[in-house]
Amino acid sequence: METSVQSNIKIEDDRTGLSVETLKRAFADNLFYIQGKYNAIATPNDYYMALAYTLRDRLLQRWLKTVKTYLDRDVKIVYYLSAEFLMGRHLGNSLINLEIYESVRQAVQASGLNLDELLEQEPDPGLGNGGLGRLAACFLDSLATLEIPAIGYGIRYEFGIFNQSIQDGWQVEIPDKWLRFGNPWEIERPDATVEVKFGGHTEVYHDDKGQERVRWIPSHTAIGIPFDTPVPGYDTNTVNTLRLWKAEAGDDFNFQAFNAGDYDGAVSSKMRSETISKVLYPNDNTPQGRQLRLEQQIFFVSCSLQDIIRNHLRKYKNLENLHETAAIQLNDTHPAISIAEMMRLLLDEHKMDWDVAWRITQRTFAYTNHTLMPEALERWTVSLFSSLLPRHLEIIYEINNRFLNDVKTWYPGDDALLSRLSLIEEGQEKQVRMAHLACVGSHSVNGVAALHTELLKHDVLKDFYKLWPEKFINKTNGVTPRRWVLLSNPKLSALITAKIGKTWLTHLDELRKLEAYTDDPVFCKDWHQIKRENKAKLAEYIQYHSGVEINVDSLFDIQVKRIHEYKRQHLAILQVVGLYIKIKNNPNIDIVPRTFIFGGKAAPGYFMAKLVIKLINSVANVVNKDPDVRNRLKVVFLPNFSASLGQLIYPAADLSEQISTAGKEASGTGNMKFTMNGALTIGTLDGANIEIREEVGDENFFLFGLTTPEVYDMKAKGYNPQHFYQTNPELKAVIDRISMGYFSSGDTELFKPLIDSLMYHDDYMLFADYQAYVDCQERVSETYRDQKKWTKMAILNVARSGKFSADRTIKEYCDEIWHAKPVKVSLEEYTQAHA
Ligand code: B1N
Repeated sequence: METSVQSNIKIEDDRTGLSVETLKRAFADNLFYIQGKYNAIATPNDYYMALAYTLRDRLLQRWLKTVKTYLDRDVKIVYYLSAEFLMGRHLGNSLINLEIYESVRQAVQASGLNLDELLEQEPDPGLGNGGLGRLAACFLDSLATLEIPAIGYGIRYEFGIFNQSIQDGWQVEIPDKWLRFGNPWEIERPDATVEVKFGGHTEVYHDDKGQERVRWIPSHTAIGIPFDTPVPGYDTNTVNTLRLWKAEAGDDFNFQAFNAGDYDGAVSSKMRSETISKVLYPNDNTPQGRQLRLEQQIFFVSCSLQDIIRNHLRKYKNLENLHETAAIQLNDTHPAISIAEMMRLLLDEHKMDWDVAWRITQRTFAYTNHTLMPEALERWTVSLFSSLLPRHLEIIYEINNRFLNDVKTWYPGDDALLSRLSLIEEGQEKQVRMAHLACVGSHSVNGVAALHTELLKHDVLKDFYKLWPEKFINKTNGVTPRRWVLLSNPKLSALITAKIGKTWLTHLDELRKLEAYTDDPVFCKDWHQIKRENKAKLAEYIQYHSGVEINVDSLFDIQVKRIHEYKRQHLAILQVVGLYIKIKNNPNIDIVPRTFIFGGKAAPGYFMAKLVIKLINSVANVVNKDPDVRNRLKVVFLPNFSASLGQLIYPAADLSEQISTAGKEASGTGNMKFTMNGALTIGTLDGANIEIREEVGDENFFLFGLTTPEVYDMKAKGYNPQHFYQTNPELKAVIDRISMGYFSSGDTELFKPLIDSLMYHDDYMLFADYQAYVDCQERVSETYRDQKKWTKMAILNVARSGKFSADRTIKEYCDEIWHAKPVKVSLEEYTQAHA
């Protein structure tokens, strides 16, 4: 299993050796010399740390060789700029990608410990909110696996996404102190610190050639300190870098004030700088128009671009070929200020002329859009810009002038077009439109699923599409099968490998070979048994954490994702109430037992989403206790959904809920994880669901609901939710039951905001889709009664999920956007040089 990597290593020393004996000795050594503990006083965390260092040692040799290879050779490097990286736990992933899971398990066991328990000690690094941050992490895994030179750049938040606890049915947020016990996966690089400027004003001056130039005199500065984390590929020597920036006070940290005795003033300016990387904004799909957020963006962008330029100038004499050595991807508009910052660096610091600088910038950057939600498109007021980033505002105005002049020559006299395209939105308060800046400054603009890209082209960004149709391209998202199948679902992975070999892990299309076994009774029985074991494991977790006992043979119907009205968790809960009413009306009704499992965080300031959580828990409270239900229906809200909880949940699902209003979910990636783990999907024609259905076949997918054109149409004609309430007695009964306080001990006020919003607005058209959803769930239940048929459908879902590997996505980005090629990292040379 480990041969290809292992055979390259000639020295079996304690820092690189991979035999069980060596691993065991290294583990004990690290406990003693790094943790400073011996067995009798070591805590589980000490053991975890010792094991993490054992793994890090084994990564370092490959990591440094990878860095050296990129430095020594002419390679194009992909730089992925993202405000979020939801990496998930590192230890398990390193074991998987180095293919030493089994040897390490034995070494740990020989030391009298249990590997699973040590893995659980690792805090889940939650430096992201949801799909966007997790996509960045999957992409880094695929980039390393495909041996593409790449660096991820982001922010080292001291506090990641909050921990969610549920009290009295409500979400309560608890700070995420993930760095409390230290982070063994990162290496601080104080030697590579950079400076970032803020505020102040600009001045015109003439350089030695007599040319007019601009100087920015900032009012204060911060410094960025890089922290590097290794990103190992699977079954390769490539270990790329995730470089995250921590903010500290700049040199201008007020010595004078300090000396003059103004301690408070000095300390408060120091705190202000350190605040920049303090905490992740906990919003998903909604921007927070706060100054600190823009400070975070310019901070990590400026640090990263300066780092990229420094890297480049180590090898080349000037920056004119930057676009040949660097491809910079903007993960949404969060790093879009990059366009202005790169121009500033090239013009002001590297004395380039505008036209040359602009050409290089455009050829270097590419932009990914992740959402169509109009309220999620980032805008910053011009007044904030002029006080925080005066030089960037000047540059943006200049970009805009030149751009709009071009448009005027292409489409003379179309003033409406000009104002729609402008980087500046006029109005009460002038605002900078970050998506426009990203479009103008990039050579490529992509959406994250086929439907989403079409909607970008013909709706949200249609004016830009008219100017530059060739810039627009689709890149359907994907997820890494290493974390999401091999690590999460070891039993299913072993069954698959036993049948078709292990190449599926890097060529996921090979799963197609499983189609040959859908009628093999032994294979199907094993498959079904594994799903049952995975469900039992989740049931045990639920029993332990929520005290709810669930029936392992019930249908596990799961919806885990951020809580958002457009994702329609409340549609699922309305349907649960509908089912409950049916049981109450006829307690002997023959229904397929189901367990509805929900999980996900609500943005702390998003009242309606928090109320949805309260509703789910309130319904759970009544339904789970009602003797009439006789355990045929259970509702569970699992607190604190995270990457690591996902690893437990996806393998245990029978049914995956992907029920967003058509046209609202850009792609979704949880949908792909469920499919790869053998869950069937109930879903709308939205995001990547459409492509999943195309792949697995419509007979293996439970489809319901309005299509995007139908949604637009119905809205245009004046959608009236009350019509559905009045004409559908079942829906009416559901709404009335909630309104009358049945789930809130008679309190008729509690859920009123939610009910009113449905009755009078229903922006996401739950009522319009309600009956179709209920009918579709009925088809799900009927299908589940035939377990053989269900298992066959599940196998076909997995067999046809190959398209959704992030390897496929990354290959497309490399070929069509970045023009980046694999670079082999050889360990041989290194060990010789080293010896
Ligand atoms: O990005 C994912 C997609 O699969 C999801 O459909 C999409 O909703 C998600 C502002 C966002 N879009 N926008 C965000 C996150 C944080 C923030 O502050 C917006 N997340 C998505 C990956 O493509």
